[in-house]
Amino acid sequence: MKKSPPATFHPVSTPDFLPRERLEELQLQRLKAIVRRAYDHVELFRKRMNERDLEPGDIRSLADVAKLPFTVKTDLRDTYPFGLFASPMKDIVRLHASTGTTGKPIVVAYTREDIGVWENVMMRSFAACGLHAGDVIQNAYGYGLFTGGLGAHYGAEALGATVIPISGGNTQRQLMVMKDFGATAICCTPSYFLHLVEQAPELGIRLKDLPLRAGVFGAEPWTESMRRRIEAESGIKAYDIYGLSEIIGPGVAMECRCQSGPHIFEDWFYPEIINSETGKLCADGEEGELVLTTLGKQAMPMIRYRTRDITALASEPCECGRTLRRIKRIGRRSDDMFIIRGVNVYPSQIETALLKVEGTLPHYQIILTRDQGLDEVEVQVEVTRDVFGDTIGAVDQVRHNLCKSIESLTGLRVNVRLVQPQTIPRSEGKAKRVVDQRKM
Ligand code: DLL
Repeated sequence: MKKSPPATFHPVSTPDFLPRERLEELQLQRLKAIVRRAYDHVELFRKRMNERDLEPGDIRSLADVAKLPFTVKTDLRDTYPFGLFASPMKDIVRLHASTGTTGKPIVVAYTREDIGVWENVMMRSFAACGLHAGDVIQNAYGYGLFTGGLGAHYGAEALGATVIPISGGNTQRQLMVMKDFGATAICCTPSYFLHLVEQAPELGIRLKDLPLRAGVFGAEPWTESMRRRIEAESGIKAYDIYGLSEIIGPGVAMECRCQSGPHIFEDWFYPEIINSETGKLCADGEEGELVLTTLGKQAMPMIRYRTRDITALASEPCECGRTLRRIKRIGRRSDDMFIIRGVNVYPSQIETALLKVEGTLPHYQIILTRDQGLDEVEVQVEVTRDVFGDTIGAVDQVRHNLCKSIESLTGLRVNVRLVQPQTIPRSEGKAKRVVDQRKM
């Protein structure tokens, strides 16, 4: 039997409902302090401020944020490992790192106070989607240098929930534990949850019969169509949580029960949207690159960090009553895009196109190749056993529908290869959607 979530307001969520004026006062007070801290302790930031003839005292209003220099990922790489720290090592209680796909990892640091902020935003994240003390949260984000595991862990404990610190992987054990321990919520990447959904019947488990009612899914782009598939197949509510190591880890933004885009915890993270090319600010509602400033991070303040995540800010009120602005679901990163025969394509567009077609499974991979100087795309997608068992004509029809669906969404003609269920490699963490064989 699914437990129904309580309708009561959770006291930890109070900051989510601050009047905007009060929130902005708090932001400004924190902004001034963090700019001062970065200026006093981070050489790179001080240098950039001096180049602009700026001092911390020049920041007098929130609009003045726009005067500050940006920080980019290569700044973290160039100063590897500890060059952007604003605290001495004796005050740093935790390090995490993000490996990325190329080169050196980036290292991030936390003081005890920073861990407190992280715990607070994660606790508010869980509360936002209706979780509370008494819930049993299976935490299948990886524990280790990745921020997902420990970030969710501390927040769930602080909420008073029971945490199962199972980490990622070992799918059979995940399912056994989920059933035997009566997990009511799960935290993992949406792609890994789909893998759990697919494996459950093999262990004779029907997810719809378990007490599991919520999934806190993030760390990778996923689409609204993917959410619908997840919810239909598992009977749970799927919530989108956003975050990145450079800013804190998970808990920068989280969806409430209205599921209409993650609310940014603006009391700790100051968001801006910019045009990636010009660096100019975009208005609310306009799509661009998300830029975040940490308002409280002591060990490693991030000023105007360019996330490369593409989204838009929504300032319309949410039915939940939170005053925190929301971001549009992050479907793409500016560096995710691939250009094929002059057409810009994002993996999330392909995902949306695929999931529109009946008979497909939500497992796919995009293979990029180059043949005699010409770029080619092959989309491999799993289809149900029924499709495979059907006549050749019916299989061709599904393939044709997929090609059309992709072409109408992206403007690109691609080759589609239908594959048997469970042939595309599954990931325990972030799914690898694009395999670029052009440079291999
Ligand atoms: O993925 C932190 C995290 C852990 C978030 C668990 C949510 C849940 P990184 O490994 O540094 O940190 O990767 C950050 O992942 O810039 C986005 O491109 C992407 N990302 C994270 N959450 C979402 C999401 C963690 N909900 C990068 N939707 C970010 C889309 C997401 N992309």
